[in-house]
Amino acid sequence: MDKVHIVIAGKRNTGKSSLINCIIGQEKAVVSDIAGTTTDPVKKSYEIPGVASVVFIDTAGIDDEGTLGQLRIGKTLDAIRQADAAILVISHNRFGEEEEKLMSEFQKSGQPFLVLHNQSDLEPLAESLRHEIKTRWHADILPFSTLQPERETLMKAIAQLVGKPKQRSLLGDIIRPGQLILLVTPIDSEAPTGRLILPQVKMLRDILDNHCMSIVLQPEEIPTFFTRTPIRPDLAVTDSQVFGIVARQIPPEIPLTSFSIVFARHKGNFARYVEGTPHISRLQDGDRILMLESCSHHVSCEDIGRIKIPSLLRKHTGKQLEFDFIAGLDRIPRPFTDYALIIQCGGCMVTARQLRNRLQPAIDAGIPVSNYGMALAWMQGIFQRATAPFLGKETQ
Ligand SMILES: Nc1nc2c(ncn2[C@@H]2O[C@H](COP(=O)(O)OP(=O)(O)O)[C@@H](O)[C@H]2O)c(=O)[nH]1
Ligand SMILES: [Mg+2]
Repeated sequence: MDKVHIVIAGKRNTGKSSLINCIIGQEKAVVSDIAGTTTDPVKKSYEIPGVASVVFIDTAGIDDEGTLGQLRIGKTLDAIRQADAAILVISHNRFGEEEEKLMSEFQKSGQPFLVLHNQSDLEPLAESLRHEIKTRWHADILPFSTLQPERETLMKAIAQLVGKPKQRSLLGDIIRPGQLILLVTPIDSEAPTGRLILPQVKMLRDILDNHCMSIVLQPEEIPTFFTRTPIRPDLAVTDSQVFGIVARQIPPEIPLTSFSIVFARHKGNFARYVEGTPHISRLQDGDRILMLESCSHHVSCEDIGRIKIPSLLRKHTGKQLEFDFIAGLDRIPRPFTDYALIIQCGGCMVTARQLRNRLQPAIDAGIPVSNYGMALAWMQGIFQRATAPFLGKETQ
């Protein structure tokens, strides 16, 4: 299950870092009475038993000053946009322009949020402010003090904020209990030693959750599987890199898709990818393509995104293409409109919200978007087959 990211925002010195320390019970975030102690967003994981796995993100004050302060505010705003929920920390009944800006930011992105009046031991929450927040923002405000914490009330409020996140199944709407799923996972030089990669493990778990059965094999064993057993799988899922070879070996009546397409649908903006991917065949000389990697430490993704897809695209289109590569959540240097196409990685290390928010400005600007798996499928001529199992269901 994805972790729920909760951003803690507010003015300097309201006690944001103290609040995180109070929740997790250790001195992870640096606390001080010098305004501006927290600079870059700091993340801390915490398990709320029976509720969710949470990552708290401590941010710099939204009222930070100076040139560096402006940069920090920028990072805080980025952290807010990428979070699933937010806690706005205020104190001394101060609720002004900055807080209003944050509240409208939360509301704009549809984030659930909680307002916390901290340092209530120094100055209790005024009834008039509670009333204003209720009537103007339809939000509750919780009085709190990290010095005399009522932890139970706080955790209850956080649990409510997070809710019990619904866990969507990867394959749930295309498989039925009792079905047999064939998973093709090459063990090549890119495979990690002694284990499977996360998407494969997640898929196996999903198949078990759906009371289906799976057979896992490498591409080389496909012919043996079909000659040695009479079994006809109900669905086959393959690593997208070997899609071409696998597609030829698996009988056409067996629905076939790829891990990355399943995850694109689970996490990314599948409908837009389906629309955007065919644009590959309309690329022109001089077109610029943005390769968006969501993390900066996955060697095999890096290889696919930086080497394989660009060279395949050049070969497939026969055009002179320019590529920009952006890793992690780095800023995109050019305006989106400079790009003829944007190709996003599978996003296995980021949340669905992070992935969607990252691409939304490009979609708004009308730029075609695709992802690694869908682009590979297109160039291998198996796009239709790989997306067919999901067509008519893509608006999940
Ligand atoms: N009296 C009182 N002081 C607090 C409380 N929470 C934090 N502080 C103090 O307020 C100062 C700023 O806290 P900090 O967590 O660094 O604030 P941040 O800038 O919002 O991260 C520190 O000196 C804290 O010890 C509280 O509930 N009551
Ligand atoms: Mg701080």
